[in-house]
Amino acid sequence: MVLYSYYRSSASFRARIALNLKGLAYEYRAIHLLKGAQMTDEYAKLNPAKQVPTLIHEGQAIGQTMAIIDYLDHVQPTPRLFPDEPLKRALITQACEIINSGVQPLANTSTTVYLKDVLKLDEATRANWVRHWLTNGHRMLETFLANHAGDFAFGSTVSAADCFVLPHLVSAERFGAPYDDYPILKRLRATYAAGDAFKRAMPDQQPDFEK
Ligand SMILES: N[C@@H](CCC(=O)N[C@@H](CS)C(=O)NCC(=O)O)C(=O)O
Repeated sequence: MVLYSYYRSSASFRARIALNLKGLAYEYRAIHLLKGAQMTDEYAKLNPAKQVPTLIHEGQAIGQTMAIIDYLDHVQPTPRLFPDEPLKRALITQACEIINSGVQPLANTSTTVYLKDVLKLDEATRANWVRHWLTNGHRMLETFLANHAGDFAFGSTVSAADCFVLPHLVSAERFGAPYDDYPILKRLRATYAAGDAFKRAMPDQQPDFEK
């Protein structure tokens, strides 16, 4: 398997966690988002969204982390990240989508570049924007997971939701959107800090990491 990834990309981080949890080896190919490597025609053929990550397996390219993690679940079913049981599967998908469609697109590079270059918002206003949406994500997750979380987002078993929550929290740390007032998120962060698959997926563990 090959993963096109950027060390600081929270979506790439989700795919790295899933690959590590499943013990799947992969070749890391760095796409430097700030240098626009995602915008080349060659890369757009692999991922028309011009985003990372992209997973390549058996010559096929798969984009979107929901699709990538679902695919990995079929290629290597253990540990199962999207379980079969319908309600559990729906609720885990809901947690993932809170982040995938409800938070991360608002803080994505192309969004903040638009705020800067087209809407001409200054740096402080753009930073407020990102913090606002990340903090809204904390609130949504804390409320939703109150009915479900144990040491992991769903009870005591790892799931796809955990692949999304840690990157969300690490983005919050980077952009200064603290989650001190959210006890469930704090507890989950401690679980992830102790887990090898999560630790190895961290941005500072990637070959393209820059200080
Ligand atoms: N929903 C997509 C999100 C992918 C995404 O937004 N990737 C970001 C990095 S976290 C990206 O490549 N941004 C490049 C850009 O905005 O130009 C997924 O789950 O894969």
